[in-house]
Amino acid sequence: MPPDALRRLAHRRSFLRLAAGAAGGVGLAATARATGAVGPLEVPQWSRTPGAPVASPAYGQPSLFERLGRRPRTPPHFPGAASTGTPLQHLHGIITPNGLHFERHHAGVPAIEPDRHRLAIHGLVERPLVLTLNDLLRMPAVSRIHFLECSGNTPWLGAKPSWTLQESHGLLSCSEWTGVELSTLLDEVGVKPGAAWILAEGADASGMSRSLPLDLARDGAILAYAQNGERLRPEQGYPLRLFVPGVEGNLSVKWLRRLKVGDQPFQTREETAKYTDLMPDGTARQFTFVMEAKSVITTPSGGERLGEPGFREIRGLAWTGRGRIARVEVSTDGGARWQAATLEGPVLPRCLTRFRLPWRWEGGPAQLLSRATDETGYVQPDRAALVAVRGTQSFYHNNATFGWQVAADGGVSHAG
Ligand SMILES: Nc1nc2c(c(=O)[nH]1)N[C@H]1C(S)=C(S)[C@@H](COP(=O)(O)O)O[C@H]1N2
Ligand SMILES: [Mo]
Repeated sequence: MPPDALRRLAHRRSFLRLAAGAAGGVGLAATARATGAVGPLEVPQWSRTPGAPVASPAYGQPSLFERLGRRPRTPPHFPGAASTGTPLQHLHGIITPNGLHFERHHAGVPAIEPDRHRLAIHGLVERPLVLTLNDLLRMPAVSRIHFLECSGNTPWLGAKPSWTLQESHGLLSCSEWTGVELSTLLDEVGVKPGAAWILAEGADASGMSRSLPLDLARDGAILAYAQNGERLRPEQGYPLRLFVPGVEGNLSVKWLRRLKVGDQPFQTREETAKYTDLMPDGTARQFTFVMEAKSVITTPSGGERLGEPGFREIRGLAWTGRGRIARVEVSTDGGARWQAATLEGPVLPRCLTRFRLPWRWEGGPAQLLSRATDETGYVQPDRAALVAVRGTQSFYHNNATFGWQVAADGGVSHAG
């Protein structure tokens, strides 16, 4: 067939498919027509000559065309105390690649020699122990996929309109964590009567420490030495961290060196001066551990510019520290109407869950919102509902719904 006739046929087919789009198809053929994907494919240089040899480099790197990076989230007051955000808007699925896991360090990343590292467990226990990493590696291991979110993620007073998702929600990542369940170790040392709290202390220069209640310690907490199949990255606590699923990231003490069992909380700096929630009546809530249901749309999101009107899939992430996500609803009109999004399985407890909803952007303004419900029936609040209870003096645990405004020119910014 002559090229002109081919092009006309392709045009007609894509028109038909686009028309069918309303009944279920997505009208992508129209996009193919727009990019001129008709006729024989190019045979570029990379199809004509053999590619690079194996093991170059020995530890594989992303494509040169896909170089994502973490970004400092806040201007650091001093360089060691800083955080970087995960570029959630550019990721797929639920697992965060190790090189893109968010970071929050109170005194930089220590360079710990694994053979010299020790974990001590003492206090109200029958048999205090000092363990090497090899001791832990021999013990029964578990691997579980969980999110980790800093409770300071998403500032209480709201994100700036110009912020990307990395800036508004980037202190959130999700990995498969492998290690020894803390309850296994507690059984090994024998907890004495009256024991109720455990102090966990890091080996970094901040000596960061937190108290966790014994029941939380026995609810799936892991002494983790591996993340997504390989040993922990230095930034994530190499060679050993505590990982406490479903609760604020601060409890997952990195570079873990000591556990002390006691009968009451230890009242460390991180649970007195920090990580408390100032309420409207001037009192402060302490030990507000759990990360309640939250969701955010990742595509489209802040800083993006939508090109042509037409089909695009709205995608996002939902998570809850209280088990599994049960439902996510999406609105494209600022909350007037809500539609149920599809949850991408497996839906795991205390884990990121991806959701998606087909959408046609008609070219006008739209306001995108998502709202998660978890298996306890708890519904993610909007900002007004959250402020009605917690006031404006809080800092941590902002799980409010989060809007993206699509302007008529396709520009996406945060609003609502
Ligand atoms: N020893 C130690 N543990 C720590 C921290 C730290 O600075 N030192 N930061 C905490 C905070 S506030 C968070 S949110 C998480 C961040 O873990 P990540 O850097 O692996 O993302 O680690 C926690 N554990
Ligand atoms: Mo944090």
